[in-house]
Amino acid sequence: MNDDEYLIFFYTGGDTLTGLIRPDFKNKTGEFIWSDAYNETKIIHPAIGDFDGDGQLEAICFKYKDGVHCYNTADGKIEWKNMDMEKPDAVATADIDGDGKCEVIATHGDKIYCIGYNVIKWTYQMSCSVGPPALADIRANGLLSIVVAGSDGNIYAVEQK
Ligand SMILES: [Ca+2]
Ligand SMILES: [Ca+2]
Repeated sequence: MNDDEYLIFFYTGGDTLTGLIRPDFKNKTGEFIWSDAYNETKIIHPAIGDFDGDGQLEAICFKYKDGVHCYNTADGKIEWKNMDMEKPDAVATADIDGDGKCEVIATHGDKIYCIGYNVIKWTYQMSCSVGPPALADIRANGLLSIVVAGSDGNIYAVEQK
């Protein structure tokens, strides 16, 4: 594999920047393919997946001044922005409902919610605050469970119907 076959999507906290670089490992350098939103975001991981089922990866990134950005990872084009999505504390990405398109599973306080391509698909109210979501088929039934640690000391598993 050649060095130039690697592309790295990045998203930094603190002095922040979102973008894509093509690293040149041999010469210990690299080039920006695109970058956006200098010093605008807070630290939360982006959700990367194919959210509209077109075979191309998007990056859904949170907490910009103008809301959520959905980037086409290849060229940095913003496919949509949304001011109405809550600001999650943590996210995980998977095709949770088996429709061939990824969703973002996000937690915020005592809520779990599921974000599709520019839409909140559902929200689930928990009885206490929960931490970052983990996704796994813990019941071995072919369905992913959303596993979260609650502030009450319990571990919860939530499954999409
Ligand atoms: Ca896509
Ligand atoms: Ca899906």
